[in-house]
Amino acid sequence: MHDYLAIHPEVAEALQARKAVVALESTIISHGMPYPRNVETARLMEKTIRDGGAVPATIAVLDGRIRIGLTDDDLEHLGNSQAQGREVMKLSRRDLPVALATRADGATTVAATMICAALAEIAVFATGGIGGVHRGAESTLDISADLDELATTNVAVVCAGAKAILDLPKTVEYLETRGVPVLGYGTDELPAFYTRSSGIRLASRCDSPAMVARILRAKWQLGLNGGAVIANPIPQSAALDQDFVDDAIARALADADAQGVKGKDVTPFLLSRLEELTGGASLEANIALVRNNAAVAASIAHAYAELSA
Ligand code: PSU
Ligand code: MN
Repeated sequence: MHDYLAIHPEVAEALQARKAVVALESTIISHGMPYPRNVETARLMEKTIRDGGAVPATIAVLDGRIRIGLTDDDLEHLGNSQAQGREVMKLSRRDLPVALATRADGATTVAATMICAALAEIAVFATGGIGGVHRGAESTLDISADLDELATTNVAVVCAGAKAILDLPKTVEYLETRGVPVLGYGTDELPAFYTRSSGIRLASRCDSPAMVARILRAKWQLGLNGGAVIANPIPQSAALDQDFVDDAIARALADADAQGVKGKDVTPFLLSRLEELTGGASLEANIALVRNNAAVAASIAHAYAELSA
């Protein structure tokens, strides 16, 4: 392809044979969960995708190249950086060229993972939650670059909606404005990450991988560029209590405000503060939902590969 892209042989072979491949992000490993659960979870996601008959392609920037498909050692390297006092950059669209040119280690967010997946022609990507419009965006203008990426780059993102640390109604409005389909997977409502419902009704619902695949094909064959959000609720058995989560979120947001946390540090700060405030319950819920998203993404990747065959 080109000098910046290094595709793992297993992934390259699967793509060549038009088999199902699922992209995975790495910011969730480096900035979204504590070591060593982050590395265990990254491996669990890869295994879940394999068990679903697809090939996982975790994406990061290492040694000046975009790596599509990582080794177990790479996952460890990204996951234990904080414990070792090394810096791994959090890379969104803005940061990708800087990390490549300076040969910095970097983990890709949803936005950057979509860019890299599209370069490798991977159509389906699984993660936990997308970034969105932050609460207070009226004054801070803090809107995740994930949303504009979803408007432009042709990759379907399977997630559990977005966390209520964000302004969910504004996030949905923004996605509507930018023409991004948000498909409730087995639900009529936007899931709110730790809980199955947000009270926000979605325009579209899908009940099978085949239907998602047909919608993706229709969109892209029409030349309607951009991604789609496949909003897959957390399994009922792993969902947290709504009031418990709301309370922890309110406290985490107040702490971020009091400490003057800004820019790309906001999301990682809130995630780790939530884990402390919930006594680790948010981490367990997060692991359960990413695993569920990986399984659904594998089935969608299959259905899409079959349609394109
Ligand atoms: N939301 C989560 N977990 C995460 C993230 C978001 O529940 O780990 C990460 C993803 O990598 C996402 C990024 O793309 O945070 C968004 O950061 P920002 O709001 O700075 O764009
Ligand atoms: Mn931001």
